[in-house]
Amino acid sequence: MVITLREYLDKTGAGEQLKDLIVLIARQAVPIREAFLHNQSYAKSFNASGEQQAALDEWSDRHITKVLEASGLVAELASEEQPDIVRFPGARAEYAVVMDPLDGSSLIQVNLAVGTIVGIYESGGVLQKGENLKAAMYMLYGPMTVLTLTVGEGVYIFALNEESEYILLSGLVQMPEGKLYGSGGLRTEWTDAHAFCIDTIEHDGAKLRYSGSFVADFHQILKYGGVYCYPALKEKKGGKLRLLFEAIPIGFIAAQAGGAISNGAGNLLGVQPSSVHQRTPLYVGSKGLIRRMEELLRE
Ligand code: AHM
Ligand code: MG
Repeated sequence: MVITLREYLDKTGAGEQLKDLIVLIARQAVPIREAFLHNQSYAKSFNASGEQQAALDEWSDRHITKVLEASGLVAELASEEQPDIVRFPGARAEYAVVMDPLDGSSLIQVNLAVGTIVGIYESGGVLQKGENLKAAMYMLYGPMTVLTLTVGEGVYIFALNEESEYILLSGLVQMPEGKLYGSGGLRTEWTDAHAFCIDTIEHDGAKLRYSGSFVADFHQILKYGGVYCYPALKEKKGGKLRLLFEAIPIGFIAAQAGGAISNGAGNLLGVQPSSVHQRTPLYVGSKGLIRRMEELLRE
């Protein structure tokens, strides 16, 4: 039996406005995919993290921001591509959204899978612990467009069909213990602790898979098990990835699938963000492996 995204949501405890917001955001995969063709280059601008924006980063950011404002459902938005928190004082609901409008943007020009990452808080603004999220989702633009979603009742994966409707692919996804791993940062930049950790798991049979798109790399860890890491580097203690836009939503999905996310010392979903573009080291994947890596990092 075919189950659509809306039909799935109607069976959950999510409120009407949250369901509307999720469906609205998920639907933006269609125009974003269409925009790939005409937004293949780099833009002249740099984001708050000092990275050169791709034209599609800018396009997706502007597009989703406009849609969220027009929805009247979102009071506050933090985007990887905007320097400050954006407030919509006219909104009739209190939702706060954190997003990376186009993650993995260095891969746009080589046509590898990239995605849109979103986290939704019910109220209280965007600077909150990940454990407070009401929902998290990502759309992955691969050979298929796939939506991975949690409203705090497990993780469900949908695929966009030819009528631009999301159809349930797999339900109550459980992340297995697995042996894939990928780590960001140059080996020469890794700390001794992280290098020891990677040596150890490689010795135990871990197999390297790393594309340069967090959302795509995480998706295979979700299905096959293992760990994705972007560690603290010798010269960059916070690593590269952002707590709000990347770590928190993906970590919430991982935890809902029975996996875990750590900053190397403990559960990253318990960390209170202090600024919008704050970076964090991260280890996300199968629960047993994450606990093992925390132990190895302590040794
Ligand atoms: P982006 O949001 O600008 O695309 O940057 C984040 C990306 C992640 O998707 C990916 O895991 C990481 O940066 C790759 O970094 P590196 O090129 O250092 O391996
Ligand atoms: Mg990103």
